[in-house]
Amino acid sequence: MNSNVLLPVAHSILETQFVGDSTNLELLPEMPTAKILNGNGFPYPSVPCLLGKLQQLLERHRDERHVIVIQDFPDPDALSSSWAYQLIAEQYSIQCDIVYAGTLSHQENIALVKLTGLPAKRWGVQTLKDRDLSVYQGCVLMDSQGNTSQLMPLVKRANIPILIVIDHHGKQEEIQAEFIDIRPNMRATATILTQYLQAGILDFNKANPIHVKCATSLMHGIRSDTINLLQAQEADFLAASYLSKIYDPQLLNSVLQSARSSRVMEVIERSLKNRTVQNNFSMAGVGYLRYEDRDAIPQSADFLVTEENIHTAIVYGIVHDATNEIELVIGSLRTNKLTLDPDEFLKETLGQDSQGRYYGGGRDMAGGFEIPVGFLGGFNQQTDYTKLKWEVFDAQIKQKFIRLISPDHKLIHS
Ligand SMILES: [Mn+2]
Repeated sequence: MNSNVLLPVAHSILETQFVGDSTNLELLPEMPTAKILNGNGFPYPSVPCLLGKLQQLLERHRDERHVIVIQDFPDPDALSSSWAYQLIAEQYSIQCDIVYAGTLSHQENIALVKLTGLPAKRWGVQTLKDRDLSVYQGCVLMDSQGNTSQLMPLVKRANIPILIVIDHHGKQEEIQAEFIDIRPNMRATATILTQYLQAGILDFNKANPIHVKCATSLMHGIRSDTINLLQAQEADFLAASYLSKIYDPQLLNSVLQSARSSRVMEVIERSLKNRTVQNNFSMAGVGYLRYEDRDAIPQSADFLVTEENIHTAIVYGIVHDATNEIELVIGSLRTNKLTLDPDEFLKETLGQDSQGRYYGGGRDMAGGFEIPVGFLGGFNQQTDYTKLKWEVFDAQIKQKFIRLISPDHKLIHS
């Protein structure tokens, strides 16, 4: 499970829709890719027309340098998709830098980047103001629509045009780009990129060691966005089947076997010690955490939900982001209860802020929330004060959840 589930993500089950401009259609007949696609039984008739458009775009931007912006807490789906895209663009002498402004906080993500040599770069928040973005002629958004990265205000200020958006999250705000492939019914962006590869946009093959590593990370991307394929749909299985001929299973195994850091173990220990169990819910506040360790929260929830007679676990803590001088209560929910909708549950429990934004949301079996500590935030030298602040938040969150967890409440269908 990855930190991206902290974002309220709504997966719709609508028919496939390509949120692009209408010029897609006129490109259909004479697309060069249409030929490549013929005969390989590719099940997605809309992909050739998209690829034709993408190839034209890449041709127009030949020899440029682009920045691929991914979320602050990159997950395997975003990382692997960006890598695949980078390899595709390379054919047009387009140099792409994959950058993120936060941290790789899940041990599996760290292992993925290290073991496959995945070319993502971290731009620390402190160094952002000194970055020269004028070297880039374009920006590519992968597995997001720009609202999960602290880099986007910089990209906007530097007047770098957004060229491409490829994503599977529900459409956020209106976005302008030369090429848009947003498919909210897809489970993973890695599946979309694999479809591109399978359609022949790149000679992706087992003889190339970089391709083998990229295929391995795409496989990991698909797995991790589909809960180890449990939530996978036909498109994901087809993509995985294609990748199975190229990827390195041993390498993937090494990524999956990556060990938890001792700090994550400590947070799990705290969650175990502090948990309250009521009506098959397990709930734990873990106190203060460093920004880099925030992924320990979903990992603790993953662990607590494995206890006997527990169907849902909620873990939360106050995360201190020292660089931005802000504090946030961050929480994760994991459930095995089919009738519990995490999105509905978190929205109902925590409500929304003064601007109507919900504090939390979710998707199948997982959800997350973020509540700004606001005026009470920031460092205070008095340990009594810090302790008191935690107790207030802890008590407030607990009582909100307990109100809903009580057996007579309508949301818990038993
Ligand atoms: Mn994704």
